[in-house]
Amino acid sequence: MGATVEKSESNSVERWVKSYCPYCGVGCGLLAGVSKGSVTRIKGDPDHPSSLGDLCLKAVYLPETLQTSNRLLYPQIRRCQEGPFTRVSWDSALKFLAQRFREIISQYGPRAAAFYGSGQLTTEEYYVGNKLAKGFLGTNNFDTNSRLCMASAVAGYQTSLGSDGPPACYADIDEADCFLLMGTNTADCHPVTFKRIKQRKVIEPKRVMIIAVDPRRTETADFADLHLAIRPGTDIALINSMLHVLVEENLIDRNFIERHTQGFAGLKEVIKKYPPTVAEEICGVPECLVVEAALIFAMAKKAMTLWSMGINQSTIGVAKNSAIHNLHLATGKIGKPGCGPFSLTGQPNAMGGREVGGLSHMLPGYRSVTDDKHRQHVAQFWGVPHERITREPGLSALEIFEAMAQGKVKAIWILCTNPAVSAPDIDLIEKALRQAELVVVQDAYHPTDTSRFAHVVLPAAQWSEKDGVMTNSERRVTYMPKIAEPPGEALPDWRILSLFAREMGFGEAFPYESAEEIFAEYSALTENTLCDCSGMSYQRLKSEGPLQWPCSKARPEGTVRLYEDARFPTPNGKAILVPVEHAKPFESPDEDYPLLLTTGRVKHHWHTMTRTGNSQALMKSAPDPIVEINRADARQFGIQDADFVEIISRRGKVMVQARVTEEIAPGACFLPFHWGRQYGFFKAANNLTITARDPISHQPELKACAVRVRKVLDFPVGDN
Ligand SMILES: Nc1nc2c(c(=O)[nH]1)N[C@H]1C(S)=C(S)[C@@H](COP(=O)(O)OP(=O)(O)OC[C@H]3O[C@@H](n4cnc5c(=O)[nH]c(N)nc54)[C@H](O)[C@@H]3O)O[C@H]1N2
Ligand SMILES: Nc1nc2c(c(=O)[nH]1)N[C@H]1C(S)=C(S)[C@@H](COP(=O)(O)OP(=O)(O)OC[C@H]3O[C@@H](n4cnc5c(=O)[nH]c(N)nc54)[C@H](O)[C@@H]3O)O[C@H]1N2
Ligand code: SF4
Ligand SMILES: [Mo]
Repeated sequence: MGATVEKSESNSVERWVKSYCPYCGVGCGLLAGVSKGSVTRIKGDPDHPSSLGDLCLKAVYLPETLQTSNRLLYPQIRRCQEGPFTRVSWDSALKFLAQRFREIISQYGPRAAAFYGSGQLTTEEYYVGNKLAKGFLGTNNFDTNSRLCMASAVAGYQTSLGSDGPPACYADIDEADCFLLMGTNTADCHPVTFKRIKQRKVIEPKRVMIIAVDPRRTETADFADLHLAIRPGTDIALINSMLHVLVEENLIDRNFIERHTQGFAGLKEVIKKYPPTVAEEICGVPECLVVEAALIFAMAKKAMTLWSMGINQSTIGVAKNSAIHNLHLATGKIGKPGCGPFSLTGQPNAMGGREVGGLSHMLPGYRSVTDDKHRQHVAQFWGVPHERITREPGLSALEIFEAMAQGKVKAIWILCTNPAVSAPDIDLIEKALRQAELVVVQDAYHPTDTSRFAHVVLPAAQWSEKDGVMTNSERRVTYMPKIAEPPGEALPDWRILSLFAREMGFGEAFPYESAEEIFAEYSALTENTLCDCSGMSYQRLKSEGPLQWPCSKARPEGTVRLYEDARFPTPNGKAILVPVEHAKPFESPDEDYPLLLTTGRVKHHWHTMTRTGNSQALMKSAPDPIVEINRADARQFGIQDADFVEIISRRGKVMVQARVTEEIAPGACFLPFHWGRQYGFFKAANNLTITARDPISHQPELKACAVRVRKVLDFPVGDN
């Protein structure tokens, strides 16, 4: 991909500027070294409370990814998806878009328009897009890639605790005695959090126990005291069985259950069905290890569960989240130092997106479009009649693409995400993009797999070229300053959306000339909600540093941990123990497709590689996708280490090299999803995956689909 255009000629840094890492949800504080107007070096910010000066290699190599030859510099339009793009002025582009949106909305209704955003937008950008769609265009079809990522965690918190919002924080890591890491490859995907866990273990090696639950022996699992190499998709059986053991051994906190929860009787009935022998059968983990995990968790004075996509990306993702909450509620390990369920957010501002109501059923301040009072409050705040915000939830991410493929959604505006690589079943996504009347792609780079389908491409300023705030996994909001000028005519996403809103005739409600004004408006709207940011301001964030919500005027210092009073945001203040049952993934292995494929990440790439693909060092560390397959399965299918293999699912095919290993559970195989079809049609993991999804969260099952694997036949060497 594009080479670096402007390389720093020397390492001489003129100034260091405090900022925030634009990659993962750990949310490290960075110091960006600037020379000649460009960011040329990165180091950790020792003052940032979430990372304490630490950072990982992706951040170190950020400078190489910023000013590259494949940056999108100007707005461009084309008549049809095959023709050449023509450069146009911002004014013409926005006028054209306003006209097309007006036509489409008047002809087909507002629900024929959709926006698909991302947890990598700043809070201000997310807020403006959401306000525009839901409050002014009259479509709740504003959804985001968080649907592929955190939607099950959101719904899990809502179901069990009464509201979204991770209760714990990083400081809890320094006190916990037990870490249950479920479906998270923390070492690769949240490296700085993992280092903190490791440090905790090193300080008190006998006391601190780490349990990793993952079908693969990842670097995370390798460091753990106990690795449960679970069959993909079976986590509920494991947790229910752990609870079964704890009830039998009387290791639950009856006092906490009685006073602060409801639903224990129902939960008890269900967990009765999961003695460790049943867990062994379902999860493929020896019964004694299930008991051991349960005892380690319960005997620890303080325990945390950390989880990520191995839990959320599932057709029973919400139930899996509830199972984790059950474990903490039944043992009273929540709302106390060193304790708590703690979902690790993926993207740098996946949390902010949730706070501004970025999902298609939500409104700012953890409000819901289905709640009359919430709709009325937000409509009044925005100065629109309350009927303008529709009561019916908008389409979720995959529903948008399905409706587009069926010709129901006509216009889509994609910003800061690359679904032609990252969404399941790329054939469906490409068909949807081909069927649409209008595809707008607002990205920092071009071409991307998605911008290849655009009618209009809009150049976005990216990290360091604009200011704004982001919230990390521990509810901490950090201000990121503008450090460099955006290349060409690229503009911040919030400005592009505001200019478009003005073209649509909503100028009065979108008068913004700075991100600060937007933050002031948004934070006022969060007043008296759980994610209250009304006590924050740019001035405070700049002078005092990052703050953790809830942070109101009455509580300006912010909040380290939620639910310390054990009162939950449910009608009676009690958390809910939700009885949940194991269910198989949507696709189970069979004769034709005997293996279960799980997909995920490698340490040195970020998602669809539009950025890390520009770093030579990072590319070298992982130039191509590799499938991991268990030795016993490899033997059965005649595959040897380093062979090229075809992986075939009901949807498509991938061709990659195989790593034959004991480090993945038999019956499972693993493929990273970073490579899109631009890198080679058959390298894209999402050629294989399914759109089956959780009925509540609508999050797709990216962690399980049935495949078969065959060796690509050698051709006779030297035979010409
Ligand atoms: N290097 C790097 N870091 C990243 C990202 C990146 O692209 N690259 N992306 C960021 C984002 S947006 C996210 S969401 C996070 C994701 O962070 P993680 O969720 O940690 O990453 P994944 O590799 O998707 O999946 C985690 C693990 O789940 C396991 N798994 C699969 N199925 C199951 C199951 O049924 N049960 C259990 N218990 N485990 C299972 C997989 O084997 C894998 O090791 O990472 C963030 N950090
Ligand atoms: N098979 C499989 N698929 C998965 C997953 C999996 O585990 N397995 N994980 C899923 C998850 S958890 C996630 S979060 C998604 C991530 O998937 P995507 O969101 O599609 O991945 P990114 O590459 O981060 O896409 C961000 C896009 O925004 C652009 N960009 C960067 N900065 C800016 C900016 O400031 N403004 C604008 N407008 N654009 C910008 C980048 O160039 C890039 O094109 O992938 C999902 N897909
Ligand atoms: S751990 Fe995450 S937030 Fe921290 S430097 Fe690495 S990618 Fe950035
Ligand atoms: Mo994610």
